[in-house]
Amino acid sequence: MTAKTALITGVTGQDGAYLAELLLSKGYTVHGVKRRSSSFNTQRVDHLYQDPHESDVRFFLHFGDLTDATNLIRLVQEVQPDEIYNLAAQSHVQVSFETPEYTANSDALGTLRLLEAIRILGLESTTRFYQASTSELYGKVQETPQRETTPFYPRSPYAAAKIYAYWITVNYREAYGMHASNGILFNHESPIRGETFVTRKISRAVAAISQGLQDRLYLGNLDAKRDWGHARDYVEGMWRILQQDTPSDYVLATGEAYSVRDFVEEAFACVDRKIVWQGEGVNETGNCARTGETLVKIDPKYFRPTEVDLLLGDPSKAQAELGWRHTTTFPELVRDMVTADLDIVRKETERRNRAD
Ligand code: NDP
Ligand code: GDR
Repeated sequence: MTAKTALITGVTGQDGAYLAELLLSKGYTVHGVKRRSSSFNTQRVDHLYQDPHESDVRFFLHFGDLTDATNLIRLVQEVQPDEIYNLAAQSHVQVSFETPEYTANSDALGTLRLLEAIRILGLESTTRFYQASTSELYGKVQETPQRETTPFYPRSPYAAAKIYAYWITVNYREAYGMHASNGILFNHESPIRGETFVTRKISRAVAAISQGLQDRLYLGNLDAKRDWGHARDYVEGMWRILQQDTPSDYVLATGEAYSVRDFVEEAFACVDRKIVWQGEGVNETGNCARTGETLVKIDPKYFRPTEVDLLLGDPSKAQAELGWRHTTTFPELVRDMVTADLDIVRKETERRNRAD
């Protein structure tokens, strides 16, 4: 069998980087779409870069944007991919309340533009399509745990945009016989998670606080519960979804939920600080059990206009049909992230000390 070619939108993001690594390790040629930026945005994939003058180059980056239909058509035409993974998105829920129109343009219409590119180029029967759908679709949950049949109730402009993307993917599958599938992925994190998502914000702060570089951490809703897994496991699931003979939609989740508060406690425990909570709601603080020092405070600016209180997935279908399950536990995930951020903080401190 000849090696496959994949096109990944959002290759510079957390999942894009893990997926590119996975596909390259499987012998794929990987084409990634990156946005033009005035500052570097390829740090997560720089280690995959190959000098184009060398032989056997299998990783390529192209400029592109999900808001630019002509660009997407040209890229799909040039690359003629066997598989497209549409991971690009304005992916921050809170930011979507500030930029709702842009979020709809990139996350909803961007998906339509890619599907149309496949159709316009007559690649419906040759190019498989993966859509990065999300547990945020469940929003104000109607059933727990959430599975493929649970009704959606989006609670943010991000989720509302992603619900369009979900259904247009289903529609193109049914209307044009395309191999188009949704992965309904619950939260997945890693040491290369974006720094403003709550898990990475916590792991970075814990590392900095433990090294005396930061006093405290400000957070919003500590009671929100999420089903957190490791991104490395989840990109394996994406790939398995596109290897199925029949396209379908799958929940990928761990089946366990923890609160933001749990994450904070687990992360501080990695640096031997036990947290004691005092007060309630907006006055709540997290103090160090030994010294009484306030390490965590609530800042209401991080509260969302509409919150998603609890997400807990049921990955039974993925287990049965894809043979997929998560391999990293919650404590392992937290430790992996805190350890990596400690490493970054220590190296940065050493570098600064050498420069002095
Ligand atoms: P990130 O935010 O880390 O990455 C998003 C990627 O999309 C980046 O490469 C970003 O580029 C790119 N991007 C953003 N807007 C555009 C645009 N208009 N045109 C082209 N590229 C764009 O997200 P994750 O890797 O965490 O998530 C991947 C996908 O999975 C997203 O669609 C997200 O919504 C979805 N998802 C994520 C989950 C998670 O827990 N991580 C769970 C469920 C779904 P740049 O680097 O330039 O910003
Ligand atoms: P989420 O992730 O909204 O689930 O979306 P995020 O880490 O942003 O929030 C998780 C929960 O933590 C609460 N929270 C805070 N969140 C942030 N970012 N910053 C804070 O200071 C803070 N304090 C408390 C939030 O209110 C929320 O309840 C992620 C993204 O990756 C989406 O793209 C993806 O679709 C979903 O996961 C599944």
